[in-house]
Amino acid sequence: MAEITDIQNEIIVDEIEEFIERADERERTINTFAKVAPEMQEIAAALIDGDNDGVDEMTKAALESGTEALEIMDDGLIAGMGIVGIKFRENFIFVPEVLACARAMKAGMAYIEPILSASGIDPVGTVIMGTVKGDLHDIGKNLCIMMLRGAGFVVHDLGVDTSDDEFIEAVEEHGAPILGMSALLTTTMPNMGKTIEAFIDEDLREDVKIMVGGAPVTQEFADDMGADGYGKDALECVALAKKFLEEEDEDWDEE
Ligand code: B12
Repeated sequence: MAEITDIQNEIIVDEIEEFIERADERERTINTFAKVAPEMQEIAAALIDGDNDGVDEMTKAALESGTEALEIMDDGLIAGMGIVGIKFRENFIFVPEVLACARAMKAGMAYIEPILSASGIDPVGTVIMGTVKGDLHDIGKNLCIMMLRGAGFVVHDLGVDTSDDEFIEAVEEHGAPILGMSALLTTTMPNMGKTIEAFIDEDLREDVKIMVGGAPVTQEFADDMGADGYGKDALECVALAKKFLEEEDEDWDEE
């Protein structure tokens, strides 16, 4: 088990000591940052501070010095957002501060997106992605989209606050075999189930594989509402989409 003294960045150490009270979260956060390169800790610290210029410059510099885009995303940006999430939940910070952190995350992602999205391989399949009705969180969905594009998928992004009708229209318009829905609020999670019901009502459920994700979503919840798959992160999102395509190919072979 790592110790807090294994973390070089003083800002990160102070953040953990001051704001992370739950023992399990403290241990997990220390373990995460102890493994992270000092430059990534600096990016995380700037994100936590809502310093989008800092994140912008450091992300650019890290890429120029040869750091992998995925490492910056996981060890810098997502790790930093983990601390922001805990501070928000415990009311140490509020919406304006979180918005500043989200802006800083986007400043870093602006460099990472073209790299992760540039697969250079032939399109493998089409995916529709959106955040469900009533929900404005899009950072996780956007990371999934980036990774899907990087894996060769054509992704149509419906953005946030997406209604059943918008999901249905997009699937029909693009003939997409895969739909991904994201929700970050316990109050909007049921809208995933409502959208699945809407596909059933329109007699379209058999035409599309539906995957769901977002921090509060679980495998159990996904099963209960009749989704075809649940992914805990962007890598699992890509793995699911690939699995769906393989299943579709097998179905074709059987026919
Ligand atoms: C950033 C943030 C905001 C920003 C959003 C900015 C943006 N453009 O997205 C702002 C400030 C706008 C915001 C607003 C609100 N928020 Co907010 N927010 C967060 C925060 C801190 C981080 C979310 C995030 O981006 N995480 C980082 C990404 C990378 O993770 P992720 O989204 O989980 O995505 C990953 C996986 O889940 C998965 N995934 C995601 N989608 C999908 C889809 C598929 C198909 C698959 C397979 C996988 C997958 O892959 C992603 C990448 O690995 C969370 C805290 C948290 N711990 O989640 C609270 C949190 C989600 N918010 C919360 C709340 C309460 C709100 C507000 C109601 C606050 C208010 N009083 O106004 C509003 C609601 C606005 C609305 N109607 O949506 C609560 C929700 C509590 C609950 N039980 O529902 C949380 C959990 C904070 C808390 N603990 O209190 N928020």
